[in-house]
Amino acid sequence: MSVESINKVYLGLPAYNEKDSIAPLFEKVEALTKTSPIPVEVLLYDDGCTDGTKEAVNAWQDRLTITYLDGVVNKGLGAGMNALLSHFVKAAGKRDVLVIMDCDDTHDPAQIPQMIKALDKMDVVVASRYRKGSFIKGVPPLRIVTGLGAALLYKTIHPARRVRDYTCGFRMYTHQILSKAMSHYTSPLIKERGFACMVELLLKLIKCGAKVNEIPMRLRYDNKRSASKMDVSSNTMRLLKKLVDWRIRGMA
Ligand SMILES: Nc1nc2c(ncn2[C@@H]2O[C@H](COP(=O)(O)OP(=O)(O)OP(=O)(O)O)[C@@H](O)[C@H]2O)c(=O)[nH]1
Ligand SMILES: [Mg+2]
Repeated sequence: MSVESINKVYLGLPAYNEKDSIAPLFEKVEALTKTSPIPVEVLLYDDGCTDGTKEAVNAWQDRLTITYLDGVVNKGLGAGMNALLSHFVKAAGKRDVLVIMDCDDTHDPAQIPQMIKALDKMDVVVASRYRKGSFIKGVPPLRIVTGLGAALLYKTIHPARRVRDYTCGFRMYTHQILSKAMSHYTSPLIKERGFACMVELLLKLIKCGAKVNEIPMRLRYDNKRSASKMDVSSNTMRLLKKLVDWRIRGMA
């Protein structure tokens, strides 16, 4: 997709009890809307939040354009991703793009203009922890090492051109590639609940012909206010099992 042809950026945020991250994250989104020539609409998916995330978001309704998708009960990240992708494919046009990022204020909306540039003639842009120039602050060293080992394994089992970061949730997608994948696979597009859903989505898009580019990511894990809600070890085990399954049986 060419940069000049982008009409609007939808910013998809899957949120599970992120009340304290809303204000600092939305301040960064507001700063982006003031400098970006392309309009930005926030699409927030509430995955059964019980901590007042909704009220924190509503306080921003007159400062940002926000669509609030209420999932009512907690169904996990996969369901949130499906809801965001489906809403975007239905509501947006061919010249719109979807950026999805964590809602815990660890990803930086200021990277979106750089992602737009990297989208030229591509279908997906990944903010990658494994590109020269990436900046990572606050991630425990053990998690960096296991993440790197896992990334090498994903690359070996499912080699994909220009992809080094298979699990990072901070990505940009064109409308065209998401619509194509949604009509190609049985609904819902994503079947996985935990963070395996990010790999599942990427591999399915690549199967549909997606050209993927990466930019170096700024990861501010030190900004995280709430404790991690991901059970990293059980999610990693599940993901490794799925990777082998997908390799042997293909993706349903
Ligand atoms: N963990 C978790 N996150 C969810 C869920 N539903 C939506 N999310 C959101 O998905 C995004 C990713 O979750 P995180 O907990 O940040 O997961 P992560 O970045 O892989 O790992 P940590 O940052 O270490 O927790 C966040 O914006 C969450 O609010 C859910 O059921 N569980
Ligand atoms: Mg996170």
